[in-house]
Amino acid sequence: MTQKDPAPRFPSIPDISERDSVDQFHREELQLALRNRGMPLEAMRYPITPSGIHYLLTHFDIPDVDAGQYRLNVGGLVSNPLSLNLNDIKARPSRTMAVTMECAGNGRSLLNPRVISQPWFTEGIGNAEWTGTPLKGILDEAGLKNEAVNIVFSGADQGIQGDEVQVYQRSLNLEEANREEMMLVYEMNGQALQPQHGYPLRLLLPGWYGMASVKWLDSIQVIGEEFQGFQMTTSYRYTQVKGEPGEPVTLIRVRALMVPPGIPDTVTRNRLATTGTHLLTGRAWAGRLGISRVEVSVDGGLGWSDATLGEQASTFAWRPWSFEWNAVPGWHTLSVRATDTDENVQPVEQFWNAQGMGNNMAQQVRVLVE
Ligand SMILES: Nc1nc2c(c(=O)[nH]1)N[C@H]1C(S)=C(S)[C@@H](COP(=O)(O)O)O[C@H]1N2
Ligand SMILES: [Mo]
Repeated sequence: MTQKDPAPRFPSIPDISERDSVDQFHREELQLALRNRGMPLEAMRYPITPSGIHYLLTHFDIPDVDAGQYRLNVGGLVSNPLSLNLNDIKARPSRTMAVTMECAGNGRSLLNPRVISQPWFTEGIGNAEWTGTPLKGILDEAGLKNEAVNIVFSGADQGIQGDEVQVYQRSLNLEEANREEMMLVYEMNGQALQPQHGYPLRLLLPGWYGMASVKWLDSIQVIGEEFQGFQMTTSYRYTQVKGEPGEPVTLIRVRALMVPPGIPDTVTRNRLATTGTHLLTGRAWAGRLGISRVEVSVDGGLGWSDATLGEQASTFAWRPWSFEWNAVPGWHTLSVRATDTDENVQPVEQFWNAQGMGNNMAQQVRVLVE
C-alpha cells in the first residue's frame, strides 16, 4: 500500500475565479500598489525607519523640480511676502525630529467592502528623522494680516482626481499652522529628501495623517476664508455614503502593530514558529497623543494581556512594546491593540467608511506553531 501525502501546512491559494470577491484585487489597485510602496512590518525593528523602506504615497506623478531654480513663495494676506530659495530656508533655525507618518488610507484593504484606491493592509507607515525649520518662524516673518483664516499649501505636482484637474493642495487653520512642531523639511534621515519624498522641500505636520504633509512645496498662500480645494472638501472625509460631506480626516488614530514572529510562507504570508518562548515586539503610536497601554491577544481576541512599553524618541514618534509569548503547537491568531492617553482603544471590528480612511482595527497575524 502507498502512503498518502500529508495535507500541506501552507496550501497554495485557490485560483482567482474560485475566490471570494473581497480577495479579488483589481488591476488599478495593483498599479497603485506598485507605485506606492509600504513598509515591510519587520522594519519596525529599526527605531528610525531607513529612507528606502519608509512607506510612500504619491497621488499623481513625482514632479520634476530644479533645486537651483527653486523658490518657496509665501503670499496672500501677509504684510511681507517672501520668496525663499533652498539656501535661505536652510540658513534659518533648524530642528531634527523623529516623526511617525501614516497614510490615512492605511488599513483600507482590511475593509469589506472597500473603495478602489491605494490598497494598504497595515504597511502605510514609517518613522523617519526629519530636519527642517519651524513653519511658525516663516509665518511670523511674512506677518499674517488680521483677515487671515486659512493657509493653503501647494505642491508642484498636478493631476486629475474626481474628474477635476488640480494641483495637490491642502490647507490648515491658523491655530494648527502656528503649532510649534509644524515644520518645512529638507532632510530625511540626515540626507536631502529623495525625489519621491518631496525634494527639495516639504511640509511636515507631526500628528496628522500623511496627506497633510504636502511634498514638493511650491507656495504658501494666506487666504481670508475656508479653502475649498478637492483634497479638503471631497477627498479625506469620513463618510458613510459616497459624495456626502462627512467629517474631515485629520489626526492619526491610535494603532499598534507587531513584527510578525517566526518565518513567512511566501504566498499567504502566514507564519511558522517553533514551540517555546517568543518575544513579540512592535510599535504603537497615536498622532499627537501618547500611548497609555498596549495589549496582546494570542487566541484571536478572546483574552488580552498587557505588553511592556518602552521609551519613544519624541512626542510624535512611535513607542516600542514587547510581550513574551509562550507558543504551544497548533494554529494561532495573534492580535495587538493600543490605547491612547485620551482612552481611545483600537477596535477589533473594522472601522468602516466609504473612502476607507483611518481604519485602525487591531492587526491579526496567523501563526502555525510546531
Ligand atoms: N504634493 C503632494 N504631497 C503629498 C502627496 C501627494 O500626492 N502630493 N501625498 C500625500 C499623502 S496621501 C501621504 S500619505 C504622504 C506620504 O508621504 P511619503 O510618500 O513621503 O511617505 O504625502 C502627502 N503629501
Ligand atoms: Mo496618504
